[in-house]
Amino acid sequence: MLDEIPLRHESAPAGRRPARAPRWSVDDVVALYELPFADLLHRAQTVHREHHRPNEIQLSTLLSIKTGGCPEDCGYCPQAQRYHTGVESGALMDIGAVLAAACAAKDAGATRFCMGAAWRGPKDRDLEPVLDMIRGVKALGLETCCTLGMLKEGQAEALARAGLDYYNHNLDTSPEFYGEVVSTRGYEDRLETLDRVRGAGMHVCCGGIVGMGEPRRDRAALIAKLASLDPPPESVPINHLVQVPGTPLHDRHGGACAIDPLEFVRTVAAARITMPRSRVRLSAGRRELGEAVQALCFLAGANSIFYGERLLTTGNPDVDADRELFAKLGLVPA
Ligand code: SAM
Ligand code: DTB
Ligand code: SF4
Repeated sequence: MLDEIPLRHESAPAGRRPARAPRWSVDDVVALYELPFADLLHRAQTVHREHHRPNEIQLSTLLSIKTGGCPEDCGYCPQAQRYHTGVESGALMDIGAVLAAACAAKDAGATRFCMGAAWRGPKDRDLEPVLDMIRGVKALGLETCCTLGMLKEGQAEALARAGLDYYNHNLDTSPEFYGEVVSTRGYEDRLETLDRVRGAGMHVCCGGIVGMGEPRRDRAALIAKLASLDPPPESVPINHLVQVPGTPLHDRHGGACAIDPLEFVRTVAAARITMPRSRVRLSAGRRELGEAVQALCFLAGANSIFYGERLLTTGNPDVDADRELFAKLGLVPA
């Protein structure tokens, strides 16, 4: 079975990037999922070791610079105004508080600071203060990332000029399943913003969420879509759905939609194999996954995490717990 699925990335001469990213069909990725677990992990680990330092982990810290009150209807999101999740709508944070949080993240060992806003997209007047935040965070010597929703013409260029290194904009799921989860925008809108980000010369951070009730084929289709972006995203966050009371995806069918943890690990492995050079980030849901499943995700090729007590509105393992985990596994921050 293993021999039937080509190790496509290996066709490129060592050290040289192929002219075009290798393409993965949905069926190719489904075939990866269907491998025996040990074969899949061995393959992911082999690819991982060819392209990355195997025990190195990159740490990104998140800050919600504008929380709640979002007009969109993303079924997973606690920040959508229309769901009663207890998340209050706040104003855009003051730059001083943002820079204090960035300093603390740097002191704790993060190398990238990611600022998230609960917007459908930024208005031009919203963007100005965010540009100042980017300049300030960059001046601290951190890599910068923003996730602000859909970008209009000119906005990606303004972010790039301010020094933004990465823009996070997730495809979230397959094109086919997307409409089950979000109705206020379409897949094409997401792809358009990703094009703008690329066009402005920034690095792309783009991934998705697993465990929203999607069939395996849709997980595979998400991975195939991400891998077929040309070039593939430099950073690929794989989120495990954090089920938040009040959102439509909370406790669906009495929890029957919750995903098997090993299926989550398979998704990480499929991302690693199909996007060999990308950083695959084990993202939301780490607290719920526990240490053993996280260790399997690192074995499957995850080499980045969100680091710090909070994601945007929900919890994340605390820094001390993560440091203990790194020590147990021999992981070294990048
Ligand atoms: N509003 C912007 C947008 O949607 O692009 C940026 C912020 S949004 C919260 C960033 C990403 O967080 C979403 O695309 C989704 O992948 C992830 N996310 C949101 N709620 C989540 C949840 N409950 N569990 C896992 N990931 C979640
Ligand atoms: C991403 O893929 N995951 C992060 C980040 N990019 C912005 C967000 C996770 C949010 C989890 C739910 C919350 O804390 O509100
Ligand atoms: Fe708004 Fe982003 Fe949440 Fe969707 S994911 S409701 S766009 S904050």
